[in-house]
Formats: sequence, structure tokens, C-alpha cells
Amino acid sequence: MGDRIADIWGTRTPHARDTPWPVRVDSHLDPSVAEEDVDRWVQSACVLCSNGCGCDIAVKDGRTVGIRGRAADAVNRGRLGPKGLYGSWQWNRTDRLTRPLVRDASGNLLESDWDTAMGRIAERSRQLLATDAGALSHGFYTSGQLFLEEYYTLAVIGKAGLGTPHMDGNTRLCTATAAAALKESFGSDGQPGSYGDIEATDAVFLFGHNMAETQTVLWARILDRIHGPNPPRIVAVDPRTTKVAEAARETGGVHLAPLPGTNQALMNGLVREVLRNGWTDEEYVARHTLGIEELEATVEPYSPEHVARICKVPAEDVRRAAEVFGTSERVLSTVLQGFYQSHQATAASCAVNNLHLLRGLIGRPGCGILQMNGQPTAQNTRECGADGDLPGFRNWENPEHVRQLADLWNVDPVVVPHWAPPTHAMQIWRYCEQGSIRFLWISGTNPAVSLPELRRIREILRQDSLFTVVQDGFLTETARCADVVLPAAMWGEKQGTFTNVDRTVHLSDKAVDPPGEARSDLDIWLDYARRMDFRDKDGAPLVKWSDPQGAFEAWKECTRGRPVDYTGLSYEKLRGGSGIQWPVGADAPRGTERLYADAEFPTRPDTCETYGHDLLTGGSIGEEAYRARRPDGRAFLKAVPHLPPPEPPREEYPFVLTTGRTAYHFHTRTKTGRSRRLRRAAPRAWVELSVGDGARLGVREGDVVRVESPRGAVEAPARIGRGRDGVVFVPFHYGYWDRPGTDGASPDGQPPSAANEMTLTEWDPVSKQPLFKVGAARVTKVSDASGPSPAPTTTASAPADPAGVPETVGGPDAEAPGRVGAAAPPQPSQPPQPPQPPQPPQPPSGRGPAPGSGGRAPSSSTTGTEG
Ligand SMILES: Nc1nc2c(c(=O)[nH]1)N[C@H]1C(S)=C(S)[C@@H](COP(=O)(O)OP(=O)(O)OC[C@H]3O[C@@H](n4cnc5c(=O)[nH]c(N)nc54)[C@H](O)[C@@H]3O)O[C@H]1N2
Ligand SMILES: Nc1nc2c(c(=O)[nH]1)N[C@H]1C(S)=C(S)[C@@H](COP(=O)(O)OP(=O)(O)OC[C@H]3O[C@@H](n4cnc5c(=O)[nH]c(N)nc54)[C@H](O)[C@@H]3O)O[C@H]1N2
Ligand code: SF4
Ligand SMILES: [Mo]
Repeated sequence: MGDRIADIWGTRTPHARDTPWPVRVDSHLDPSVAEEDVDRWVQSACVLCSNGCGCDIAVKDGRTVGIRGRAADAVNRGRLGPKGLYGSWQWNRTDRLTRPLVRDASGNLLESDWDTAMGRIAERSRQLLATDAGALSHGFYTSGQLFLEEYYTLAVIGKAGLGTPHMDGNTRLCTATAAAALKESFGSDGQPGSYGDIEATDAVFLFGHNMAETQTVLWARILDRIHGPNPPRIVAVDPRTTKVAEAARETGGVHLAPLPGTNQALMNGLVREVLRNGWTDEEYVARHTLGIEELEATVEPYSPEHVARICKVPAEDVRRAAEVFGTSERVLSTVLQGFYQSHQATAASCAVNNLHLLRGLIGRPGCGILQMNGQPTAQNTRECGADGDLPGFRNWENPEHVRQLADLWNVDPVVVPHWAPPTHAMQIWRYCEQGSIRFLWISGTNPAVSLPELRRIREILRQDSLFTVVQDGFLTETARCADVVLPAAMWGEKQGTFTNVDRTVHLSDKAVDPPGEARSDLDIWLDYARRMDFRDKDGAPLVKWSDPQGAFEAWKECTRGRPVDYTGLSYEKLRGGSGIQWPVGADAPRGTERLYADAEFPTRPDTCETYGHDLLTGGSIGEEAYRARRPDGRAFLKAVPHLPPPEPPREEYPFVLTTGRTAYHFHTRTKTGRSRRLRRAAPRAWVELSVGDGARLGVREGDVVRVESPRGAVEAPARIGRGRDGVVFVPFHYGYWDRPGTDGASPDGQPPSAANEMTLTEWDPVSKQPLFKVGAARVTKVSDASGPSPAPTTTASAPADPAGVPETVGGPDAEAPGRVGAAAPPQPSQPPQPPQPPQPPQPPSGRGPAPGSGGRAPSSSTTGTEG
């Protein structure tokens, strides 16, 4: 048994290099249900982060009652983390949306029926298509949390039905830089490495990645190597003392804590050291890369001392980190938001690729690059083109690629938007602000909490001229501002596939019926396509499928001949055992563990997903110049000098403000905030200050402080933590939906708690990913402490001085067994969709939406939670 709130990573199963990761099966059941009473276990994978842990959902009497890791799955070998155990399976028991809501003439959001709601949407859509703006009046802002089948259907509707370039996902905030860095270096999106590299590696570099909290099971996998014989050394690049940073110290690696916004200077310093010390594989570089001369010249000024001045880290640590990279036989690197959401995101992430290319550490066991994803299905948003890119990693500048899609969909190529780059999310919001987009369909994301500069976002959402549809499982802060709210079925309540960081595709079967009248996103978009009567060239319906499996089969055809090959997969093949890593085709029927084992990169002009960009300015290179470079299957070494970040600290705002996550919550807490165990672990917002800064400001543990940027402020109790001086950290999870008396759309009246009140509207020139990790702020004390800060003690937010701060524990109802090795229960393969008894609509246990309570948005004062 184990309290997996207190013990996030669970029992160690140590093992040596090049030996398999042992099985440990974690599970958690509703305390009132015994394992033998479970009616059936339904195969799925967890959707609370990008790790994609294989799991089975426990069902009893038509309700989800628990979860268990799948021993057979290569991703997790049975393990689950706190979010998976406590946060996933209770969603259909809480204050879910059960009926469509439609705003009436006096501005009230009222319960309605599907025909009225969808009729309203189709009517507005048709009206706008008839205007001069045509399809350019339509924008779609979707998610990294739906299923592949849903994204592909949406992409076909947007690109071949309407013909709008204005489609993107919240993946723009999340992994746009992962995609950009992979495209710029290797010619196409697609993760080179595999989680299996952890078993084989000698050193792990985590660049701006707090894996210990954000992919807890992947971190457990690394811990099992650290605790075994011949452990890998860890190098952490993070301004905070995360658990990853602690491991770096303990394994004889290095913790580099650069001032946020200076990653590129650090990377140039590391590359320079590797070059100068002759740690490169010259033959690999000569045969398989382009750009070494420019790279050498660009990094030359970045001596360790120069880097030390810019990044405020010891020069000696830069040397040591480079030495670990340069002298370890095998190195695995991971990159995430500390790079992707920081300054010079694409440049710094490509620099990680450079390090690997210089040493030829790619495509071999233990030598992976994981340009991480964050959301569970972000990979599919990108693959399917729901982020605006063309499906199947096709290049919008390549007419042949556009023609392939037009043929596949049987439409005229001119319909498929390719006359300009797809509109990125930040620009979509700008067009909404300016009034050129007048129809915005938001699905599976909560921008009223997750986008930068929330005051501006609220103003945009409230504009009368903008018609907004919000499709969600809950009445979120965003849904409260919508014209039409569509109740969505969520994970466990619908069927579909999705793909994790290391290209592993999982099938998630339907376990229970959705609450009330909620429908899957797929069914909603199929309904829209029918109502809009989208047709192909021959007058047949454009969207030719009517269920998830049909969509999957159509998608497989779209991937034929592309690097992202799904043609050898089927729902049947995905049932029973482990997830499978794409590409899966005729020559790799069991999938592919690593890409680029043959050092042949998809950079040929006819294959590549992009002709590339200048990473300093974002200017595109264009087909002619690209062809002239004759990439011929070689990878690009991209060179970029460091530039100062856009909003450096100054007298009025002397701190660097950075934002991020804790282990216990997922984003805007729509899911984890409704789990009692997770909510108790991290109940309210906090502000992390270093010991030195706390002393200078006269702020002690638990004192309420105000953090203020030029755009907004947050007030919360201070945690005197273990970060570096000059940096203030605020978690971004705490919106307003569960705060009594506050209307989700306006935090007035109570001190605001959402970090994005303060963040700035700036983005990377190449990936267009917003800069959530760097801004300027000031910190002032508001009042004395009434107790310690609510920040968890088990994570990066641990107090510098633990005295008087109670430890974060889950308590008796957080017991979750973890069975190591042979004790694992048998995991039967899942029969194809057992017939399900009809379900009566489930009354929500918490207070549901309060439609028609007057004003622009209904308010709800209680939090619906499980149990
Ligand atoms: N528990 C939990 N897990 C999650 C999620 C969640 O919400 N909660 N969300 C999922 C999603 S969608 C994502 S994208 C991932 C994100 O996963 P991570 O990227 O690991 O999470 P963050 O906390 O956003 O940022 C990571 C670290 O970046 C550091 N950092 C800030 N600025 C800089 C900088 O300029 N340079 C460097 N080198 N580091 C910097 C921060 O101190 C922070 O520790 O997590 C996924 N997993
Ligand atoms: N300051 C700051 N801001 C950030 C970040 C940061 O580090 N700092 N990180 C950014 C990142 S990486 C991310 S990924 C975003 C996340 O930002 P959001 O996408 O806004 O976060 P979520 O709370 O996950 O919102 C997802 C919504 O989808 C709904 N949902 C879940 N499943 C389904 C489904 O199957 N169908 C439908 N229709 N809806 C569903 C949920 O109820 C929830 O309301 O935040 C970004 N914002
Ligand atoms: S590591 Fe991620 S996918 Fe695995 S159980 Fe935790 S939240 Fe779910
Ligand atoms: Mo993300």
C-alpha cells in the first residue's frame, strides 16, 4: 500500500543499465469498492500528461470506480502517478455539463437542446460564409487533449469544408516549439528518441523540464536507474531547485540555474565547449549534417565566463555540464517548457539537437532526444493538422503535398488553405480582437485562464461581435463567456486513439456513457458537417465516416508515404498488449522504436515539412534557397546568437517572473481540482521567493504578497523556497471557477490568483509559442502570515526551512497499492466493445451550472468534487 500523494513516485524497482525496467502495477479504487467487485476493466491510457501511461479503467454498475496501470505496456510497465491514480476516473461523477447552453437575447446562458444549439451554430456559420470575409471569418481554437479521430475530422472540416487557415490548438502554448525544433533540425516533426533510452543511457540532460512533477512515471523510470548499479548522471537546467536538480547533485551531475530568458547563451556555451574539446564525431558531422562552420563561428564568443555573466551561473558549472555531455558514452536529452516557453525558444531547443548531432548521439539506444510534449494528445493535434499545419506533416509551401490532400479528400486544391502560413493561435486571438474573425469555436481548452494577459482575453471573449462556441466537459471560466456551450463527453466516455511523446499510439475504449446529453467531440463535429452539408467534388458528403474507427481508417490513408506512417495500425492491433510506436507500415509492422538510426533525415525538399526559418528573426527561407543548400537527407545545425529577453527586470519591476506547474494539478484544474485528494495537496495559489529575496523584502513564510507586472497582479501566500535570487515563481493553475462569489469572467472583488493576469503577449519568432516563462514583476508584502503557505512540500515548492510547515500527505483515503513484479494481477486483453446497458442521465453530485442566473455569465459558488 502507499500514500501516493506523499510518495509521488512510489516504490523503487532499481535495475542496471541495459536491463529491462521491472513491472510494478499501481492501482487505486474507490474505497467503497473491492477489486473483486469490479464488473470490467476497460483498456485505455492516461490523459493527464504526455507520458501516456497504459491503464485499465475499472467499471462497476455503469460507473468508473478506479484505475490500474497496465503491466504489459512498454510506456509505464504498470505504473501510474498521483494524477492518474486520483485525478482521472472521477470526472463523470462531478458537476459536469449535461445539456447544451445557449445565450438568449438578454444575455443569459440558458439550458437548451442539441438541435437548438447546433442550429444556432450552423445558422451563424452560414450567415458569415455568405459575407465577403467568407471562411476567413471562422476561427477554431482546439486542444491537445482530444483524440486523434476528432482532430482529423476537425482538420478536414476546416481545410476542405470551410477552407479557413485560422485553426490552431492550445498546443501553440504547449509544444509548438517541440514541433518547430524537430522540423528545423531534422526536416519533420517526429520524436527521434524513445523512453527505452532511459534503460540504456549514461547521462540524462533535462533542459527546462521538471519531469519529476510533470511526467512522474517517466521520472520514476529514471529514478530506478539512479538507484541501480552504474547509474546515469543527471544534468538539470532550471532556475528552481526541483527534484530533478536535487538528483543532479546526488548523481555527480550538475544543476545549472540560469536566469530565465538566457537559455540560448547557455546552449551556445555548451556547444562551444563540446567543439573546443574535440568531443565531436567528425565523421558523423561531415556526412550527416549541414552548417558546422556557421555554428562554430556563432558560438565562439560564448566562453564559460561570458555565459556565466549572462546566465548568472558559475563558469565552472558550464564546463562540467559540457564535459558530462561530451564524455558520456550515451546521452539522453529532454526539453520542455523552461525552453519552449522561454526566450529564444526554437533556437535553444534546436541547440539541444545540435549537441546530439555533433556527437552523433541519435538513433541509437540510450542516445535519444525527447523534444517533449506536455498534453496527452498534443502529438495528434500536430499530426492531424488541427494546429493549422497540413495533416501528415505535409508542407503547406509544397504544391505536391497540397495536391495529395486535395486528391485524398476529393476537393479542389484551391480550397485547401496554403496561400500563407497557417494562422497561429496568438494571431487568431488578435483577429478576434480586431473583429475580422467573428466566429470562434473553442474546444477542450480554457483560454480564460491559460492564455497570457487575461484581462485582454476576457475583453475579447466578451465582445458582442464575436460569436463563441465552447465545447467542454465543465462550465469553465471560458464557457461562461460563450454564446453556445456544448457539453462534451470526456476520456472514458468515448473511444479513440492518441499518441504520446515517444510516438506510442494507444487506443482508449469507451468505459461508461457520458453524463446527461453530453456527446463526443467527434459526434459534435460530424453533426456540424452534416448541417453545413459539406460536399466533395462529386457531390458526395465530404466527411465519409461516422464513428471513431472510420475516422482512424481515413487517417491511416492520409499518412501513407509520410514519415508519420499509421498504415500498419488498427484498433484490433492496439487492443490487448502494449501501445505501438509509429511509424508502423509494411516494413515495420510492429512499430519503430527510434527514428534516424540510418542517419537519413527527412530533409529532402520533396519530403520535408518545412523549408525552414532564420531562427533569430523567424523569416522563412523559401523553397529556392532551401533547395540550393542541397540537404540530401542531412540534418541542419542551426546557429543563433543570444539576444536579451523582451522584458528584462528594471527598477520598477526588479524580478524575473516565471510560471509553471506542480505535481498535483493539471493546468486550470478542471480535472484535478475536482479530485479531493489532489485538491487537498495543493489547495490554493502561492508565490515562491528565494531565501535572499524574502529577507530583503521582509517577507516570511506564509506572508501574503502581491506580485505585479505591467499587466496585472496576483495575491497569494509566499513560500520561502529554494529558487535562485531575482526570480519569483507562480503556479498557473489557479483560475476562478471554484472561488465562491467570483464570477469566472471577472476576478474583481477578490484578489486575483491566476498567474496569467501578469504574463505578456509576446511569442517566439519561429514557433509562435508565447513566453510564459519570462516577464518582469515587483513583489510587495500585503499582510502577515496566518500560517504557512499552501504550497506542497514534496516538490520543487518545498520550503527552504521545513520547520513549522506541515508535510504534504494524502491521508488514509489516498491508499494506492503498488505491486512489484510477479505479484502483478493478470491483465486480460480487452474484448471488442462489450455491449453496454443503457444509462440513465447521471445527476451531477456537485452543483451544476446555474443557467439563467442573469448577467453575461452564470455563477456557481460551490465546487463539484468526487466522493
Ligand atoms: N503535474 C502536472 N503535470 C503536467 C502538467 C500539469 O499541468 N501538471 N501539464 C502537462 C503539460 S501540457 C506540459 S506542457 C508539461 C510541462 O512540463 P514542464 O515543462 O516540466 O513544466 P513547467 O513547470 O511549466 O516548467 C518547467 C520548468 O521550467 C523552469 N523554467 C522557467 N523559466 C526557465 C528558463 O528561462 N530557462 C530554464 N532552463 N528553465 C526555466 C521552471 O522553473 C520549471 O521548473 O507538463 C505536463 N505534465
Ligand atoms: N502562465 C502560464 N500559462 C500557461 C502555461 C504555463 O506554463 N504558464 N502552460 C501552457 C500550456 S503548456 C498549456 S498545455 C495550456 C493548458 O491550458 P488549457 O488547455 O486551457 O488547460 P486545461 O485546464 O487542460 O483545459 C482543457 C479543457 O478541456 C476540457 N476537456 C478535457 N477533455 C475534453 C474532451 O475530451 N473534450 C472537450 N471538448 N473538452 C475536454 C477540460 O475540461 C478543460 O476545461 O496552458 C498554457 N498556459
Ligand atoms: S505520468 Fe502522466 S500519463 Fe502517467 S499516470 Fe501520471 S499523469 Fe497519467
Ligand atoms: Mo502544455
